[in-house]
Amino acid sequence: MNIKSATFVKGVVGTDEILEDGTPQIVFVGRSNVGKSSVINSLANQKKLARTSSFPGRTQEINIFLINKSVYLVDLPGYGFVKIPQKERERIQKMMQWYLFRSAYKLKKVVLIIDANVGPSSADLEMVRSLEEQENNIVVVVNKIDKIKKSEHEAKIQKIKATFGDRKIIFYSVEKKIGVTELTDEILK
Ligand SMILES: Nc1nc2c(ncn2[C@@H]2O[C@H](COP(=O)(O)OP(=O)(O)OP(=O)(O)O)[C@@H](O)[C@H]2O)c(=O)[nH]1
Ligand SMILES: [Mg+2]
Repeated sequence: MNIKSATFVKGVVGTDEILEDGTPQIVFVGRSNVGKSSVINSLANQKKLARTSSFPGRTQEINIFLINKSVYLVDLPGYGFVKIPQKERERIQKMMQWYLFRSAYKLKKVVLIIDANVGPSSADLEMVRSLEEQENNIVVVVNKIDKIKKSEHEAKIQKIKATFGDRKIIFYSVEKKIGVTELTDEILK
């Protein structure tokens, strides 16, 4: 199946009825700057659907996109090294906790994105644990594989595979368009 249409629906900063309207949601989580917004753009085959930036902390709302008129892709702010004021950071953290762990509806699928070069962080592993406690289905996307040095390729990939065990892992590059079909199939199935 393909993504034939993708539109921005809205950005929300907290509770909103749109999050509970029954439309299946595929949520993109991960540290700041791993490429969550870029991956959404690559899936939709658009350059500016979701705003991206080399500055960590670009996404500060829950941004909702509708694909194929039937599924929401949900772009979340990143966790980790966010260079924004403390107060803002606390607001975002609260909103994420609410959205991921306390809001009423069931999530459909979570795409956890990590940076291939950096590898999984302790915050990523904590996120996996918390999400799986709630029986969310996680797909791990290892983005920016274009940036791994050839000499380090095998060791880094083996380490990531060992960390995530038998969870679904997709090696990805927005830059080189690697993994796009595989991830599209995974989220639309
Ligand atoms: N080389 C390379 N760069 C990438 C890739 N994907 C994203 N980037 C770059 O990484 C930076 C961050 O991308 P974003 O999509 O804004 O990251 P994000 O995870 O949404 O970041 P926050 O919204 O701050 O949490 C941008 O400069 C992108 O161009 C990739 O596959 N390869
Ligand atoms: Mg973003």
